Amino acid sequence: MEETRSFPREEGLDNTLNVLKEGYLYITNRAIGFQSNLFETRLLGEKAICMRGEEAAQLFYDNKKFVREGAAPKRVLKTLFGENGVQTLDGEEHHHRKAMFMSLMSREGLQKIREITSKHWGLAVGRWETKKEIEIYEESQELLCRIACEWAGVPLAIDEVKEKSEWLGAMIEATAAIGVAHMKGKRARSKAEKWITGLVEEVREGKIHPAEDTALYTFSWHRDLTGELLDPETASVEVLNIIRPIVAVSIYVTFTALAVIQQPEEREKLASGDETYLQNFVQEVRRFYPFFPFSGARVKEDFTWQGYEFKKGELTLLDLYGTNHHPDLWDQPEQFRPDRFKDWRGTPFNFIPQGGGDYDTGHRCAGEFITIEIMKESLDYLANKMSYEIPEQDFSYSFNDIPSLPHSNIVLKNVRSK
Ligand code: HEM
Ligand code: MYR
Repeated sequence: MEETRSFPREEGLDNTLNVLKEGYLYITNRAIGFQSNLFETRLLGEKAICMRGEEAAQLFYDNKKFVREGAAPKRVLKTLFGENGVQTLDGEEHHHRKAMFMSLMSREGLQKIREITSKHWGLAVGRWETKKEIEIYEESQELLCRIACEWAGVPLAIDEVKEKSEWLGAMIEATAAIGVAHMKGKRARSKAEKWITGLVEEVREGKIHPAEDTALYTFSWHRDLTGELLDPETASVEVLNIIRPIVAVSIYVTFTALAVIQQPEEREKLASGDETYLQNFVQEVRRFYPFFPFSGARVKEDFTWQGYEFKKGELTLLDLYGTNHHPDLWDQPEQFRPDRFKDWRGTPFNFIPQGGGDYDTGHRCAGEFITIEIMKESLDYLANKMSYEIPEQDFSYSFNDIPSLPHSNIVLKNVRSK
């Protein structure tokens, strides 16, 4: 029999406050101190195993060992994810629901979102020419809300853009927030769910006709494993699982703007407009900056791995940020170097900003490819297709804000199209 060993353990009755204090670095800091990629702690009133690195990711995405049922805390379901969505499903039910999402991520679907993104950036730059200065975070949320709704087949009048992008933004910002900001996100989710539920009903009643290749059409007519349509509330949660994360790409767009400003030598390479440079730069933005801190699952059945005993039901967190900065996987991980992706040997488990493993059978982000398309087009605008001045501002960002953002939200002055 394999010899068992115990997890290094963080002392304390509950260490949730340390997660709030240290944010993205919570798991990394302890992994360094314990000199171990796995350790045990207590979070939100229960034992939790934390892990980072490629081998840990491979374990975490083994469907025989981990499930998602009961893994996401209530506060995450009430703001970011929604209830009964794909993130909470397991087994056949998950596979079938995930296929509904993946059916949208075809070559045509990706090409279409790239074109829509380019069109809306062009229009936005035109609007910004009439303003003295703009904030990239706020503006890109609105821009991405327009892109998201157009791609998803969700009707959006011009006078709705601000309200809807604020709802979707609040849902993202509320997840790890406390007090007023958290409540705002919960209220935003209720309003957003009602809005989309109404649209699903209108599709089914034949009152509106989104194109067949859109999320609103596909999800309104999707049938579950028993042959039933999704209830309108669940269909709404899933349409929001498309448009909310597209708006969340605004966080990456804001970090992309920061990287463009702070890496003038990279800007020269980007000027060629070569797709490979755009791709490598975007990959490095997704690796380097903090965004989705960790993913969570529960142990399906007791098992022993490398001598560590995992017990059924235990909460397990995989450190996404820490894996993307793991010194065993990345040369000088704290340097921003797009060229590292030139001859990079990727596996499904060593570069995991949007989760790891398999798209169809696992929980890896359904929107990873469209995120990359949106980011490449946004980068081309920020680096090549517009000119601007950069006023004095606070470019710093904090590792204990989840999600993190440059504190100034990136202010640009005298924007002009090129
Ligand atoms: C799942 C990150 C954009 C749709 C996930 C997961 C992460 C993630 C970490 C969970 C992986 C896991 O638990 O194993 C991000 C980040 C994004 C982003 C950082 C950048 C903004 C998108 C976009 C879409 C999308 C643009 C869709 C248009 C989804 C869906 C899931 C998911 C549907 C659930 C997959 C499942 O449970 O099987 N994302 N995502 N995401 N993402 Fe994204
Ligand atoms: C999305 O909208 O699904 C994509 C990006 C949102 C990022 C929000 C960051 C907070 C995540 C806390 C996650 C805890 C998961 C157990």
